[in-house]
Amino acid sequence: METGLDNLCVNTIRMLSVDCVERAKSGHPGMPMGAATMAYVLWTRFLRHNPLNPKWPDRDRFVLSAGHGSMLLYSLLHLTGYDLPLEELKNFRQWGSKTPGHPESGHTPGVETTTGPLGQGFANGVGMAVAEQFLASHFNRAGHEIVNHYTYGIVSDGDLMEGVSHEAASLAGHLKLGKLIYLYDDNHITIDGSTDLAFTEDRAGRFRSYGWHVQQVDDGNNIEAIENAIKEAQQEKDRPSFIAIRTHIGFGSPNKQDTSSVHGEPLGTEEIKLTKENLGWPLEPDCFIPDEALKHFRQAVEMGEEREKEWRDQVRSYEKAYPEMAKEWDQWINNELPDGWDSNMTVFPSDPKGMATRVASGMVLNAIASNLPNLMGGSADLAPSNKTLIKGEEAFQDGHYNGRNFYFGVREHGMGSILNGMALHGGVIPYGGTFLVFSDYMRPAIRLAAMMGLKVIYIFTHDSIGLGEDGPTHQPIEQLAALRAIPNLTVIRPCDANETAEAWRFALEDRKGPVALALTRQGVPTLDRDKFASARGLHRGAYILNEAHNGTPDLMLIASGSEIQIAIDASQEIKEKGIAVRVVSMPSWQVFDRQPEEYRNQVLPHEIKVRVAIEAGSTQGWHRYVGEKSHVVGIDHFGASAPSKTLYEKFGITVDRVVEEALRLLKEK
Ligand SMILES: Cc1ncc(C[n+]2csc(CCOP(=O)(O)OP(=O)(O)O)c2C)c(N)n1
Repeated sequence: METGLDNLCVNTIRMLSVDCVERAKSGHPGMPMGAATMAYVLWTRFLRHNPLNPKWPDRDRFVLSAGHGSMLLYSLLHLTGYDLPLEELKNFRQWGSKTPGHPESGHTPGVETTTGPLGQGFANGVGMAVAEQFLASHFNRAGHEIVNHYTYGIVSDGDLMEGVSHEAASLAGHLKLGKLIYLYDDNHITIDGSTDLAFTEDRAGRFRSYGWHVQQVDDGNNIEAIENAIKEAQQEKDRPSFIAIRTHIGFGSPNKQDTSSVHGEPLGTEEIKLTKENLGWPLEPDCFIPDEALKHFRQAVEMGEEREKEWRDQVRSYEKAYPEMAKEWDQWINNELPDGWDSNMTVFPSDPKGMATRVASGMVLNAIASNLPNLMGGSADLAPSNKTLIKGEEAFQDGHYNGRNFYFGVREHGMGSILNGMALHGGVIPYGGTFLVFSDYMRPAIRLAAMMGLKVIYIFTHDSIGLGEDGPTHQPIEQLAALRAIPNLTVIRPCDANETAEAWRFALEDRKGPVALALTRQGVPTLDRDKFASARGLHRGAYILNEAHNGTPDLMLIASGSEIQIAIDASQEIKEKGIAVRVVSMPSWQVFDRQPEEYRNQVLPHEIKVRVAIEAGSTQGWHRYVGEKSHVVGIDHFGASAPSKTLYEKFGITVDRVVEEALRLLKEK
């Protein structure tokens, strides 16, 4: 039943959002005005959260996928008692404030994920629900349900239009993620105008066909109807829920409601006055919060404390009943690796024939998986190629939510965003694989993983023209450069099996953000580490693999991945001419860049000016390490369909070419 107090609270959300957007002279007031009622119902009657401890592990997750409506979330966080003072809301979108233009996780207490790029939050929520199911299945015992929460989201037309939401929705339906509940802010408006311009499909029908439980609420201000729909969604255990709620963007604004002009710009002084009059709101002061409304919202604090306390009591009794499991729970949720996690780490004997680094990666994954039972993931339908399968483990499927092998289907973008959701939820270490060339399909999600500093591992195989006959569509050229351009993403391209093992070790131990492994399809020799430096050097990004033993180096060859062998062979030929040459293995630019200057100078001394870098991909960026007068042997055009060996020869990624360039540079010096 709606009361005067309810109405007051809903209008408080609306007008707080409107006034803060006005102060900032930028932002989106329309969405919060239209979605205020559903947000109010969800946050005051359903959401199980503790504003004083936003990190309580068993809290319900809330995703505002339509991140442009950030003021809605900031209003809710402030009103329900999170550490987000009103002053912060008044500083909306300003330098140094806790209220950036779009919600940023890690920046504002209570913001579960960074949203703004439409569709991402939708798919993140699916990942969160996956993690919840996995953890519940792993830890819960009869009478001890220490993992039991919902994932809610508010999603918009834009979210539903974006392809990534199709991918994630399809998978969520297939997996029967019954504790995922999305409220669709069905307001018929986007920036360009009416959704009739470009979005006329039967949305409810679409979600039904994905296998979701679908409800419709015709009046977005009908508190009781929204409440009933959420209750019913909670009862539905076997299907994710989609509640389409017909709302009106800019609700309450006499001249702007139901128009796209409430998008991306403040209402303006005159229209705010009219809106306040229309909603029976005092004109002054701005950012007004009535005491009764605040008191009502702030009940969340006491309730949250109580609920968390109940949960903590439950955990205590769980600890008594299952001490070992409880210890594991602590480790997982605190993102700690168990002692000796790498005791089974593979050490590969030297072998001139060697193996593909993707094969080594699969072996390493399987060796470490038994000590890391929360390492879970899979591939976007390329598991046999990406070597992502953990042998002997179940698939994560309906009824088998303890499975660690995840089948993402041919959905790279969805996979990227779902991995982010899993990492954001916490408790699991997610990984996902595809061909390196298709990292482009998941780039928006990778970018956000890097921005949020999420611990996600990407297994990108078939990392060069070395994949051969599949041709230019499948041969990555610019992908390494493109990935290296993403701040806070660590790209590692190991040169052999043992560097691959170290790359995995790095990926698991590094806490800073996502790690992308670029791995070969083709075999590469496993280096004799008695002859060459230890693969542990990988942890410094670049290291002297083979030093010139015939004096101070006259030149350096620097390479990554499969091209290390070319560098080694070329160095032999050059040495035979009496020239002192150093070979540097450089699996990761970013890791190297993080090293102290002294180390970087030691590996790449300024004095050694003659340098040749070799990598079967775009040369972009390599000049930073070789200098302008040196040379990069790479590929700045698309590949071709032919056997790998032919391609290397035709494109000049050869020992002869490297020797030739090195000698030319030495002569020119
Ligand atoms: C991937 C992406 N493309 C474009 C935008 C720019 N943008 C912000 S809001 C918006 C329209 C949103 O319409 P809708 O999702 O219906 O939100 P509402 O109109 O209800 O506020 C667009 C295109 C974006 N944020 N993300």
